[in-house]
Amino acid sequence: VQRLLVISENSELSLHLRAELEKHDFGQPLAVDFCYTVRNRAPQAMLDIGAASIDIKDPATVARVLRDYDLVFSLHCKQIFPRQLVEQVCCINFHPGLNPYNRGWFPQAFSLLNGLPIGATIHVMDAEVDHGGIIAQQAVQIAPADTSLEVYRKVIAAEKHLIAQHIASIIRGRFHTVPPPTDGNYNSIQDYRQLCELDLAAVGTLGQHLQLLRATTHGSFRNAYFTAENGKRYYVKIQIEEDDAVTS
Ligand code: 0FX
Repeated sequence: VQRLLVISENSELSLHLRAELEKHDFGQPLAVDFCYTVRNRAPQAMLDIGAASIDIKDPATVARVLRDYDLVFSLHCKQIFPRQLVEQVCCINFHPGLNPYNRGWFPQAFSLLNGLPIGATIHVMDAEVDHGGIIAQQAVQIAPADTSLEVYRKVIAAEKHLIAQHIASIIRGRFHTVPPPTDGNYNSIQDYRQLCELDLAAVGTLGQHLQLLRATTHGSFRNAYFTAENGKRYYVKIQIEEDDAVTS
């Protein structure tokens, strides 16, 4: 590979990838370009690392990418790659979920709710979202006090580890893929938005309600809310702390 295009909205992972690439000698010069998508409304951090804007849905852009690059990475990218692109050049997705479980949006939030495995996956892309042959993956464990944020940070740590381990063999084209055992399940952004609309009349165990609030608590993001009789939205977050006393 000589020309690599990385499409990412995530500057932390882009910088990590760049640093890992610099650790290797690939024999021939490797030209790497970084882009963020037109759907990114806060691209400053990507601009700061020299990334340019791209609309990967635009047919003329697809034609240019096919002409100019041998390999394309989706490193947390907001646009779904068109079929024409993934079928004509090797595209690899770095995904913050453990395929095929909870493919799509915010996998850790859904794993907190439905108990399906969570982690990070590197896979070859096909026309379906988070779906192609798996190159590498690593699971992470959910602790009883974890909210979406804590699980997400574990997933990012696993993803960085996978990048460090596998980037050289990916660039050299020396990797194997394993098909996912099943199609698993997929969650859309609408599915997540629905979770965030708290139904104050919902009936369930307290454990289920806690799970829903852990799934929608992610640092300062305003996710879950209820609408009061005055018509206003009230955002809800949960805080859980593990007892730090030593237990026998
Ligand atoms: O890098 P990333 O994990 O997300 C990026 C793209 O933005 C996203 O559209 C794409 N599906 C993904 C593969 O790559 O960063 P993020 O800040 O968009 O999301 C990180 C986590 O933050 C997410 O897992 C849950 C949480 N979050 C994010 C948003 C935007 C929330 O809890 N609420 C939100 O409104």
